[in-house]
Amino acid sequence: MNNLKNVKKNNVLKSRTFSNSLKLTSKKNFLTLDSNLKSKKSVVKNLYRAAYHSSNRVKEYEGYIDRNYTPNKNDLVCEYYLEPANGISFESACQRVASESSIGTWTDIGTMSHDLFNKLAPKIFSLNPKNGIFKVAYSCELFEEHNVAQIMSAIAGNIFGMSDVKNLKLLDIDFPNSFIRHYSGPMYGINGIRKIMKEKYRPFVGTSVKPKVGLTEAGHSLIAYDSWIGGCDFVNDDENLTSLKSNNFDKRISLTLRARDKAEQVTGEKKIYAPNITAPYPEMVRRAKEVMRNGGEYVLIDILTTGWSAVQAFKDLDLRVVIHGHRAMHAAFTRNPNHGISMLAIAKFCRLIGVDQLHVGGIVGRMFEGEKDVVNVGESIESQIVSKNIFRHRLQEDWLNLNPMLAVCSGGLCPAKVQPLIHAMGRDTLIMAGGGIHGHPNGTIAGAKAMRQAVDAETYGIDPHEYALTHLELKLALEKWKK
Ligand code: RUB
Repeated sequence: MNNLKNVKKNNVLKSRTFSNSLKLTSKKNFLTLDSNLKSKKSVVKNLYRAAYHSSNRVKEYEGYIDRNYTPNKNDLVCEYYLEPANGISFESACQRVASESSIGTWTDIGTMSHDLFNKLAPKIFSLNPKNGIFKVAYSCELFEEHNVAQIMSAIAGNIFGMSDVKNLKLLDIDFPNSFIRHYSGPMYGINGIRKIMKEKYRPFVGTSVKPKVGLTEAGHSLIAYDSWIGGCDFVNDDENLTSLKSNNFDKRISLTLRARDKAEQVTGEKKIYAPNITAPYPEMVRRAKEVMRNGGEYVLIDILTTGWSAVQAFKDLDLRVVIHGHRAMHAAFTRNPNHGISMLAIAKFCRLIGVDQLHVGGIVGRMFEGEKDVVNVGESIESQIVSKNIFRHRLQEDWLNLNPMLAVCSGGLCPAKVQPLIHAMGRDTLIMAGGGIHGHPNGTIAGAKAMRQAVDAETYGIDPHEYALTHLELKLALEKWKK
């Protein structure tokens, strides 16, 4: 015990002596100090410390704005909307965000050298207090390129909780080519899906089985069967149907995939079942393998509740299964126009990590998003080169050889909404209707027929009301759901 006390006392004395000698010693005579110290190693350490304890520190929240900066090919560029908190200028708030999302903190720190700051500090190269928009270029060195969780923790992490900002929204990201090369993107995407479906032209029709949960395995498979023979291409489990006491995953997929086989024989068309494998990661992988063992080629994952890391790891297994991305929970951060993360940014990460088809909004349905935003996302996930559009807060993007994702539109859709939806989104769209099929006055088969008739009418360029004169199911649907 006494020994310990002595050791501690000696250390305190040593460090006091050292700091006193530092006060007395200028940088010039550090070498003199060298001869008084025991090892060269400790000199280097102490030199390092002393340099940062000087008055020449990098100031916190300063030096991040450079209006003359042009992002280079290795920069990751983010566009944000920002409203500063009371008493903070727009410029200062932008710099606080740039700092917190990269190398800085709330005070100047002795551990930050000017060299390090000059090398890694992001550059705010465009900022406009009038519309609240600013753009930052981040050096790739700040990121682990093949780690979406890490990237999100930086550019969409602590910054949303800073008291210096009242509102902040990540609007878009431009991934540099060097970055995109670390990802393989969707294994199938639009072209792969069209090949599986043997359908080159028309939009696809799908349904999620309703009620979302509560059906038995057999009941579920029967409704899926009716949907397929009525005309649906796709049948999905809903976002909250995984493996429940009354509806076991393994039993459900076995029955439903057998129903799919039968529906393919009856209709002569390719049919898809996308079971929801969302679960803790190892179980998710097991379920996907079970789907494949039963002859399935699709899985549905609730990408946001599952989490980036798991979705990325799942894709990287290269299981040769098509991934349908459901975005349940997205509106917690996409809905507020002034704060959060845009659906565009989320969708771009999904394409990067390799989701094949993704819910992007229904425009004319029961969800909040309007045409401008949904079309913007649709174009960004389906094009190879995305052009900049300042009115839509869209940055340019070159996706190199990453496959395009298929846009999925859903939420309150029915035959009456098919025409305006296709006009907005184009033919590379999967149109999903739950209530709009199973709520048909004559039941699920008629509901699926009506949806398919609405898509056929648009594909042939015929007004749906005119087509309905010779198609009873469509007529009844248009009578029930007028618009
Ligand atoms: C569709 C449904 C889907 C949501 C998803 O049911 O419940 O889970 O549309 O929303 P219905 P989004 O067709 O009866 O509305 O596509 O906006 O993510």
